[in-house]
Amino acid sequence: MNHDQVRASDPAVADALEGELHRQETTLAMIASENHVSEAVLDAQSSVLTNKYAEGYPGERYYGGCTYADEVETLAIERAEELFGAEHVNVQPHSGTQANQAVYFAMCEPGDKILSLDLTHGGHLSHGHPANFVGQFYEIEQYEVDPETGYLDYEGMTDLAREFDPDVIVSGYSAYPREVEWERIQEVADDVGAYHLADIAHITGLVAAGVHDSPVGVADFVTGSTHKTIRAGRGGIVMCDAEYADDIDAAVFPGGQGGPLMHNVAGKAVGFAEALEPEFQRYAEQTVANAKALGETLADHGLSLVSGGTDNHLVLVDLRPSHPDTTGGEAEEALEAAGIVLNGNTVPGETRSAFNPSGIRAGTPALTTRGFDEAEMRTVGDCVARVVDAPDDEDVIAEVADEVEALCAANPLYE
Ligand code: DSN
Repeated sequence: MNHDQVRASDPAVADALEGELHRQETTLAMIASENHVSEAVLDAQSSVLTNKYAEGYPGERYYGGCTYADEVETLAIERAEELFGAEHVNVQPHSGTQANQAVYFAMCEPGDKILSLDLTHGGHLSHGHPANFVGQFYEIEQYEVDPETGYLDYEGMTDLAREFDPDVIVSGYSAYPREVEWERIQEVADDVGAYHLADIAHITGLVAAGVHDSPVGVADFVTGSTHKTIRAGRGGIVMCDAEYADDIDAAVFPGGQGGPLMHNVAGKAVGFAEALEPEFQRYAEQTVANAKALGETLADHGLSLVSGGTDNHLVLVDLRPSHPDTTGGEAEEALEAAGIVLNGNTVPGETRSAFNPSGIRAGTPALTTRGFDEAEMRTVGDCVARVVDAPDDEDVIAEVADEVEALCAANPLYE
């Protein structure tokens, strides 16, 4: 892979692109929301479809010349419908947040009530944080995880729902390591007459592969992103029953977006086809097995995992019990110096702040794409724990950096 065309016209940007490729090849991408797409997806995303305006939907565009845009978007829709068993899929949202925005815009009036998980307990900005438009346009109440177990507090959610009487209940999370009981949340939504939006942004690939229960056919609306546990390039999707199709389509365009990013829609089509292959199910199973191996190793080193472990692709470590004087930000910085890239993260019962949180979140989607197995994940877990134990020790960081280099060389990216 090279950027010869860019280099010929713009060396400064070529330097940055090549620097980023080198960074991805030589470090461990453990941000739970990141992955490495195939060269086929990269090729589709850098295609001439970036030149094309295609406002509207296949067969109903506001511009001429949409023959191939229609073909690509129809393929993406059909493949997504097959992958998720959804009656209707809109593949145009630019991201998971835009997908959520479309559902709120379709089903809510300003001032309507949304019940969602608190950000520090694993929720997402677009579920109602005051800094996000959702927190400003709608009335928000938030449920939490059980402080003892770290699992969702379904009973607390039920009580809150009866008291608050929401118009929408949001499930699906950004830093929650356990299976979600979609039916149980749907029962709460039915009980109080609310719509149920299941945001599977983090676990889209696990759901597609059948290694995590699917909310499709259970929740009224399911939103996802296409670049985390599924490798279809950056973007979002909305899924719903046929009865809501027109409302959702109108809320994506013209409600919230203009022209679709057709090159990204092409990437989604290619990535969805890859996810329909049997190999993708093996990949998703390995992603979960790797997360369990990582979590067990960190726990063996005395680190405290929120909920005690994981059922999915991520682990959330609360540093306070084992390392009360180390913040998530300090751990993140020391780990990056050793070539391990993850993020400091808030944890349930957070006593610091989002800028200086008490935890770290680590995921396995990208390393699994590179071919890492459980044995290698145990080595990675050992490396993470050693750096967290001694974030200021340059010798430890240098030793771990050497191990990271060897792991990367054994699992090359974009050969
Ligand atoms: N920023 C993503 C994450 O890391 O979870 C979610 O949007």
